[in-house]
Amino acid sequence: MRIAVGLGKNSGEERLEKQGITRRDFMKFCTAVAVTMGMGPAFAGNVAAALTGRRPSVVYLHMAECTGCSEALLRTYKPFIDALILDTISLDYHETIMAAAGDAAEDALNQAVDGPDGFICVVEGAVPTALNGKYGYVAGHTMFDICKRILPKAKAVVCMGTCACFGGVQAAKPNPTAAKGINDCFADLGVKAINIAGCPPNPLNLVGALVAFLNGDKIELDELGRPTLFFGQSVHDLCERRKFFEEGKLAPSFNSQEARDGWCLYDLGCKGPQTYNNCPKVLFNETNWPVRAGHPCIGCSEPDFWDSMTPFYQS
Ligand code: FSX
Ligand code: SF4
Ligand code: F3S
Repeated sequence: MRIAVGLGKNSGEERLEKQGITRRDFMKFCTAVAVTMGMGPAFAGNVAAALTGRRPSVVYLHMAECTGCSEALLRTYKPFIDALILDTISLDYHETIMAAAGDAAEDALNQAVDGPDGFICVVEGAVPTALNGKYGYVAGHTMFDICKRILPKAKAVVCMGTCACFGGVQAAKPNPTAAKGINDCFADLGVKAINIAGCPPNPLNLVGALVAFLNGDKIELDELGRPTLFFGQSVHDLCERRKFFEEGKLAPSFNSQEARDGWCLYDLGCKGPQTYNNCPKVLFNETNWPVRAGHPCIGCSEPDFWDSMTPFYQS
């Protein structure tokens, strides 16, 4: 799909039709977002209104990461979700997928940042801080300086993924680049990012947070800056294998009939009890989540999980 930069703004419904998105599919998507936000299906109309109203400009910055967060956003099972998200939120700058390059890309960034209506900044990846930020450059500027220039100007900053939230894999010991999450780096500049944690995070949590922001709703955050709407319960509390845990039915190996029959994966290393995320409820691609697929939770929405949750597997 080709992404146009700085598309003209017209009516939401028309835009969706042009992308080949039927109203029925759109409302189905809005219902999924409403349910992710803990609302009933009736809230889908509010989601639709937020997404098809006046589009805020969104600047999506890449720091040090694997781009899995963008992949999660773009590779969802519905053919339209990429078009829907990218078009409805008016993505004016995204280094991985934008058609513009070089000076044109820089101009698009500056236009979005200096536009009269303001912008929302989504950040993916951690910020290398060692050696004055010299471990990470984009277009001749250190990642640290790019964030320092842009983030304080944003109407809202949203961290997409555990790397931007807490440092993630870049910050794993011995962390030679002194990589850090956004709030750790820029709180003293007044930046208070909303953390959509997960490696990768669920895109519905990003869209849900944007909808809440566009609706002017107060977004309650936990002490780690994550919306309690999505991160208020542990994976363990929501897990469908929980009844087996309570009965002491713990699968003895990955390749066992017990594991296939849905027994709990705790003895195989599952970190669901220490991890806060809504994957069991929301699912990825509305299809599945790690534990249902037979893989223990590795704690990917928690700070320092590469250090504190390892070994990921036990047998
Ligand atoms: Fe990767 Fe995003 Fe993990 Fe990090 O995801 S899926 S390493 S959270 O910043 O690209
Ligand atoms: Fe908890 Fe993991 Fe067992 Fe699910 S599989 S009940 S999250 S320990
Ligand atoms: Fe991550 Fe655990 Fe969910 S590893 S995707 S928080 S099941």
